[in-house]
Amino acid sequence: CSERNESSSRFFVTTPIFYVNAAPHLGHLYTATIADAVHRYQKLRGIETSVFSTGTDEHGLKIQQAATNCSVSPAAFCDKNSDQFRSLFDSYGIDYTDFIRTTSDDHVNAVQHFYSKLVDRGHVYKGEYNGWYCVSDESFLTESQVTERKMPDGTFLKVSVESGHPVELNTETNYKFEMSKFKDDLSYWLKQDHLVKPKRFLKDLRSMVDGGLYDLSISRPVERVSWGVPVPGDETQSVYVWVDALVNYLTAVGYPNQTMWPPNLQVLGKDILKFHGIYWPTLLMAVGLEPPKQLLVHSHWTVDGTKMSKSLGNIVCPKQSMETMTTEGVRYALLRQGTPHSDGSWKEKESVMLLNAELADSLGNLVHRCTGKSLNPFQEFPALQPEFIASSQHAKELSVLLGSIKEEVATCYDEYNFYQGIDIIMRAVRSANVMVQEEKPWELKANPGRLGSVIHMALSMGHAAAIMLQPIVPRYSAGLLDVLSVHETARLWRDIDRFPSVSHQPTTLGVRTPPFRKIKL
Ligand code: ME8
Repeated sequence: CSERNESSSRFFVTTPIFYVNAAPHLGHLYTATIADAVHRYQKLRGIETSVFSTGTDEHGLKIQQAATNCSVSPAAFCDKNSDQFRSLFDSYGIDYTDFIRTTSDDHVNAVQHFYSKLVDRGHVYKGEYNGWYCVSDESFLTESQVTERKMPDGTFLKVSVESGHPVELNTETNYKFEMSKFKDDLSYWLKQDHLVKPKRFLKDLRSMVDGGLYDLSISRPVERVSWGVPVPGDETQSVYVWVDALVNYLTAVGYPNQTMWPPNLQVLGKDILKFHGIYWPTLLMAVGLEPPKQLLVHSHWTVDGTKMSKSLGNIVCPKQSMETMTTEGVRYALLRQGTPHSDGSWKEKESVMLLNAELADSLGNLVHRCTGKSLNPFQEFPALQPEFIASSQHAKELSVLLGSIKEEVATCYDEYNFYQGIDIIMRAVRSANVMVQEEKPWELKANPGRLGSVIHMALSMGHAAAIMLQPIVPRYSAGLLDVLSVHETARLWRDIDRFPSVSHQPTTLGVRTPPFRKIKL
């Protein structure tokens, strides 16, 4: 990681834009937290220009029906629910640079421009759609993507194979995009081994393409979907909501006068892989724009083994979780326990035990007691006696860890495996605690040189951990770095081994507040 050119360039990361048919849940927050951690990490590494876009998906039949069910206008409905996403993300410190609403004028202009480009380049024709439509997923489905589910009353319901949501049979006139023409280009794009993480989702995409590409309906009749972007030049049709939604990534960078393209990373859940890995790149190729550089696809949070979803009514509300676990606690639990490749089961009690053990007892306590008056009466960062390391096996091990941890954690974060990076950090922090226990600094009052060395080593690890945890728990880490009197301009990745430890001058430590209060179970 040290070879990486830290001060050059730019980074553009996106989350999906979320449907406003209901309040945000933990799954939405999870995606936003991953993207936020990526963005913060890039900034720590010295990226100068960055865009992190998120937002809300507000058009289409699903939203139109939800507004009607609440007897409010779609516009008022969207305003209220979009605000809930924005304020939730703000509470959790999701540091987006752009929050896109698909009902905004600049987005509507972008969609119409994009649609016209598809037409101008000869990739659109008028056709007849005769097939299945899933309103919940806003997805056109082929016969093989539909199955039957037996209902409790013995009848059979047609549902989407992938999502299990009900489908309906539709016959309508609409415009189609010649997606099938882009099969070879798409296969070529999908040849890149690092394009999609984790790799199993790349394999899924490759087999979808091998199964053949069809032409995609990209508009819906206005009498069916009136809440949408009008098709340029044909007021009887609205732009299909997935085309509308995907264009948000271009809106974020000022399309049609975009300054940054393509995105470096698009973060999404596995439920919307087809839209981002098949529809989106072919649409971009069709208008002559580059497809994204990389997709990070994550699995789902389940509750007792069932996917958390609005329609099933088993959602975890992140507003409530934040009351019991704090925002930093929820962020930590999500990124510490969530793995991109497999579903995770959300268990609040276990998460609280983890927070208490790691953020409060392990790291919090390490910094707290080594900066506290009883061990550190002058509240300083004491000098290290060079002979100390040679005299203690634990100090030796810790010193080796301090030398390698930055590279090891960077390797994990570079791959977006935050859970692995956090694990390395926490193991190192535990080693620091073991060293403190073994050295018994409370018995070293008569040997200030050794006492100072123990504290020096312990706080060096606390400092490294706090810097590296900034993408995960930014407020908690800031609290630790404040206690350690680390200047705001010295909190970058390259500063990990530039703690005052290199100087042998004692440094006065900052105001002490408990870094993380233990949560009662
Ligand atoms: O699909 N676990 O919006 P959406 C983890 N508007 N993540 C989850 C999750 C769970 N149980 N449930 C949802 C849409 N998510 C479209 C996207 S983008 C151009 C348009 C997350 O509100 C995950 O990121 O249904 C998933 O892909 C997304 O929310 C779906 O959000």
